[in-house]
Formats: sequence, structure tokens, C-alpha cells
Amino acid sequence: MAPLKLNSKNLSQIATASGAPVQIPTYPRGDAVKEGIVHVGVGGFHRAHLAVYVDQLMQHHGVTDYAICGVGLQPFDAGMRDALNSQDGLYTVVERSAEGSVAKVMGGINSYLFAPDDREAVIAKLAHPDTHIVSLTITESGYYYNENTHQLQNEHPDIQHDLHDDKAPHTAFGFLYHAMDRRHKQGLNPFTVVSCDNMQGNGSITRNMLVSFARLRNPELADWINTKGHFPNAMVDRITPQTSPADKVGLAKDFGIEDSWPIVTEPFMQWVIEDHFCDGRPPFEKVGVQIVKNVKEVEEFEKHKLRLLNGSHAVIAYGGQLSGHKYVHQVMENPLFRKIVWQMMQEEVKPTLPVIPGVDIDQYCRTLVERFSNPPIMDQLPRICLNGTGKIPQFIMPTIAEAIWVNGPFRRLCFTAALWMHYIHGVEDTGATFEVIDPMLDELRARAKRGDPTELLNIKMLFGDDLRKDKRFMETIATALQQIANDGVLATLPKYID
Ligand code: CS2
Repeated sequence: MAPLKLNSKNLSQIATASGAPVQIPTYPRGDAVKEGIVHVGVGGFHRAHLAVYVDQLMQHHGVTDYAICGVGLQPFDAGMRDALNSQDGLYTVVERSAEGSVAKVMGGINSYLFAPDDREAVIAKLAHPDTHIVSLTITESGYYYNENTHQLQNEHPDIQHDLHDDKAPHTAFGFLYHAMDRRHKQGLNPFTVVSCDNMQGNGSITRNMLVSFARLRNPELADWINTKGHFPNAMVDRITPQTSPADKVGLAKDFGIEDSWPIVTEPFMQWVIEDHFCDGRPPFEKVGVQIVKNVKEVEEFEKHKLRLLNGSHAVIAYGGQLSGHKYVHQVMENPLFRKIVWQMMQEEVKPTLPVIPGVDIDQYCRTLVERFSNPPIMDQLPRICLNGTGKIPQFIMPTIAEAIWVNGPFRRLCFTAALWMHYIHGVEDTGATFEVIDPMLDELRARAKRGDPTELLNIKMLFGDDLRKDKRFMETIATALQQIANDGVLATLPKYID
């Protein structure tokens, strides 16, 4: 039988059309529900994470006032607009594990607004009294955060544009600012802003950047946002590869669904978030979200995840790409990479991590190795390599700084940072070239020298003075970079394994 196009009309048929059962939303949607969450930056991760939790709240707990309105700010979001609008907001999540695949149609995204088409509609939606939470996946670079000074990048052309233009904001902060202004004037509460991006202290960074932005335009509003607004910190986790053409073909063949943008992901998912919401929240804890009262505890979960998972991903992705691999699980099949991942986690990262009652770090590391080795999800290395300037300063450098303070080892972490510095040239060890995507690529390329990290480390916005001034660090990273440039990744790897 021909696959069925995914939309509301075909839903019940889709549930049983193929031999394999498919979970479908059986809850009210459309005008029958309220959109209490507006999510900015709907991509694969959001649709596999927050939107799944919301789907479960609607499906199993009768929640009707926290459906999601998705928002795209960038011209490249047009593809997501078209995919979701042509399917009544529905899409499929395929959870793939060694045991097989399970398909679930998700209905938590109730509508979608594309800002380049209608910026006013987005501001009005954010300011609407039914909007209680505004969540963000805008990537690290969307926060305009200076890693060195911890301040907003005031001089950035996007920020300058939004500081002086009232009609057509470009950045998330421009939109949030106008919406907060309207809510303030209408006597409403601020909405809670929930960052779902991978940054240590993502909520605090969001608060500080938005309040700094607002202060440059309207200090009174900045004070209101700062005192009344809530920005919970959160640790988010689910490995979500980019959707490939083969994923669509597989979905049609195995489950009889024609979906223009499905998601294939791992079964694992985790969200640990501070219980700080200023305008209400759904009962997230009912669907497995870890809602935590204690700010410190969230910080600790974030540290574990960013340093162990995302830090390991960096060595796998930059090392794997340079040595000609395509997917994470392929890299993990190489015993040298498996060992460096394990030894970096155990010997260099673990000593910098706090003990969290109830969390066994060794077990967490073993689970990560299994998740990375999970062959069927086909996690692409370029996805993880993308935008390294937002990742290395978050996932690797703070661990090195702390390893130095505790007088622990850090040469594998330096090797990882050096891999990224070498990766910037876009040339594999074999001489084959690949595309490098980074918002700072021109500056990186102008500064990157084969075998010499100094000029790159002098980018003040990315790297702290503490590291630049540390002689042992500078020597270790320079040695690693020279070895990679001279001998290639695979020949250098054994030098970093005991
Ligand atoms: C990856 C993350 O892009 C990256 O750097 O490490 O997207 C990773 O897959 C997620 O954080 C997993 O939760």
C-alpha cells in the first residue's frame, strides 16, 4: 500500500496502516487548546525533546493550555514552516535502538509562525496573555555572549540593528524585548524564558543578555524584566541527528507514513530544570522531567552533561572528521578513539565534577559510550562539528581551566581543542577537503596557523586570559597542534592514550 501523507485527516488510518503500530495524538488540537508555550528555533532537537514532553502531557495528562506555537526567526526556517504547515504541525519521531524502531506521531506543535513573513504576528504572540513560557533553541551564537567578559556583544551588527530598529527585529532578544515591553504596558507578568541550549548556566546567560539588551533601550523595562522575570537554568539531553533522505524512505517503508521532515533519535532523553517559573507551568514532572528546587543541583547536572557528553562529542567529531569518518558510531568502532573518549572522561573530566547524590559518574560514562556506539541512529559528524566557536569555549576550555586549578591532567582536553583548531582549515589528513560552518569562520581562518594556536587563543571574546597566561597550557596545546599538523590525527592519537 502507498504510504499515507501525514496530516490530521489521515491520522487514525496512520495508526494502523502498516503492520507496525504507530502512536498517534488522540488529544484535542487546533482551536480546542491554548498555546501556552512559544518556542523560538524549532529544529530537530526541539521536536525530539521539549515538544515530546508536551505531547506526553497532552496525551496522558489532559493538559490543554500548554500546546506549542513554533517560531522561526531565520530565513532558513522556511523549510520547517513549509513542512509543519503542510502536515497540520504533525511530525513523526522514530526512536531507534539496537532492539528496533518505534514510531510516534507528535502533535504538541499546534501552529507555526515564520518571523520573516510577519514579525508583528510573532511579537503579538509572545505578548499574548495565554503565552506563559517562551523557550529557545537558538544555538550558542544566538545569545551574543562574550565568553571572556560574560557581557552582551553590544557591538555586534545584529545587536546594533535591533537596538536601533523598532519595526523589524532580527535577534531573539529584539523580539523578546518588544514582547516584554507590551506585557509590561498591559500589566501582565513577564513570560518565563526557558533556554534549551547547551550552555553552562543557560538561564542565567539568557537573563543577563536580555536584561543588558533592554537596559540599552529602556532601563525601567530592564529592571522590570530583571526583578519579575524568571529564567530557569536547565540541562537538556537527547542525541538528535539531522534527518537524512534515507530516514524518510525508511519511515514510508516500515510504518507507511509520508512525512516531509521526520526525526530519528535515540530512546534516551533527559531534562533537568530549576523550578522557577513566573507565569505558571504545566506539570512537567508527570512526564519524567526532573524539576529541581536547588539552583546548585541544576548547575551540577549541567556540568556533568556538557563536560562528559558534549566534551566527548568534540573529540569524536573533530578527530573523526579529520580522519575521514562520517558518523559517531564509526569513530567509536576504532579502539583508539574509544580509549581516548574513555580516558578523557575518567582521568581528566571526572576530577573536575561535583558528586551528585544518586548519580554514579562511572555508570553515566558507560552509558555515554553505549549511546555514542548506538549504530542505527547514524549521528553525522558535521552536525557536531558545526559552530565550534560556540562549543569549544563551553565544553572543553572550562574543564581545562578547572583541571589546572585542581592540578589534574588535561593533555587529552588540549588535544581535543587542537583538533578543532586544525579542523578550521577544512582539510582531512588525506588532503580531501570538507566544508566548515561557523559564524566566525573568516576571523578563524585569518588567525589559524598550522601548528600554532597562539593567534586563535588571542580571540578575547572566546578564550579567557587565565588560559592564555598559563604557560603549561600554552605549551601542551601547541605541542598537540604541531603533532596533528605534522603526523595526522591517527598517528598522533596513541600519544594521548595510556
Ligand atoms: C552535540 C549535541 O552539537 C553538539 O555539539 O554534542 O548536539 C548533542 O548531541 C546534544 O547536546 C545531546 O543532548
